[in-house]
Amino acid sequence: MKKNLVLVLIVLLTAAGTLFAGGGQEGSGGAAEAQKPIVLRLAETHAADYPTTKGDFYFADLVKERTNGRITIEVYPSSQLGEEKPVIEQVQFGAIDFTRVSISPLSAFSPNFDALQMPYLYRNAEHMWKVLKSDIGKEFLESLEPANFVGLGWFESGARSFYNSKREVKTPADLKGMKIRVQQADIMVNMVNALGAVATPMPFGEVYSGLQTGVIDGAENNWPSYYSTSHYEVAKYYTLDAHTRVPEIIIASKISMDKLSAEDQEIIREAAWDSMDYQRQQWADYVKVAEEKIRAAGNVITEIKDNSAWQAAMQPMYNALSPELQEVVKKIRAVK
Ligand code: GTR
Repeated sequence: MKKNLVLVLIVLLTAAGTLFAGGGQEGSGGAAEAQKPIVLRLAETHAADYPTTKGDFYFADLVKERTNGRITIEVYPSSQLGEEKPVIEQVQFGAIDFTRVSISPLSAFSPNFDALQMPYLYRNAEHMWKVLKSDIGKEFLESLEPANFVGLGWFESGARSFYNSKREVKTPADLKGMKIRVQQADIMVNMVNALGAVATPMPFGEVYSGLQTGVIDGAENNWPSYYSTSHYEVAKYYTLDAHTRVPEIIIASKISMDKLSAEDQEIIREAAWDSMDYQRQQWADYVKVAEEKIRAAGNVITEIKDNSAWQAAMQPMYNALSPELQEVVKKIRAVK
């Protein structure tokens, strides 16, 4: 009897031991898992002192702070991880965890983004930001999921205008026949062709030498990019037609995000959203510097007081949009 009791006790204790040990292992494994440092990578095309990159660093800092140093997002500026289009591809496959890009190259992966970057769509930056922060903007971020991205937030990119190395451009007709570099996106090719110029899609990093060697006659961009890339040194005619406002976006790889806990995903989403106002401030400061330097360099800056001829030339692009995207455009325009 006694012997049996001892045996039962031994069996019970062993079972309990295994259970506790197992549980303990699992528990400490789980805790260790939660404590395990996570390092993620973010690709950025601009240099470290550019406003979007500063926004990226701010985002990374917030994530680090809010996870007590557990999650590090390493920012790789200056296209170290590649040009925007191949980087987006790598984000899609989870080889790069995040990127900050213009929505133009992204529209090749999620064509509904065309509706967010149509020429002369927004009345001004304020209007654009109202849209981006509204449910419309949030729906756009969510719409990236089927393409395997997680849309996290928006950055400012001002208005894009044409510049070239040949002559002063005052009207769309002056652009006729010029080879104009565009981002690698159909919408930008169509826009430049609609103006009677010859659209030449190419990666951002090739534009400077393209201008210098005459492979292209011009390109289009905002003050900060025209300045930071030194394009203003090789293409001195800048026409302020402000044809597009193209939002910048921070996206994550859905594959990378799915590996994180729900809490970590939430921290990342909030940190990106909380970086937007900081980036806008950086943008405003840098625009002033860029404009000042370019004017001081003696570039020919052509103001466009009445842009109706430019708008008219690009109007057919609206008619070419799908009925669904035309509806989205209507909703965007209705935002007051
Ligand atoms: C800049 C934008 C970049 C890149 C570039 C381009 O304004 O910030 O992300 O898209 O334009 O023209 O390729």
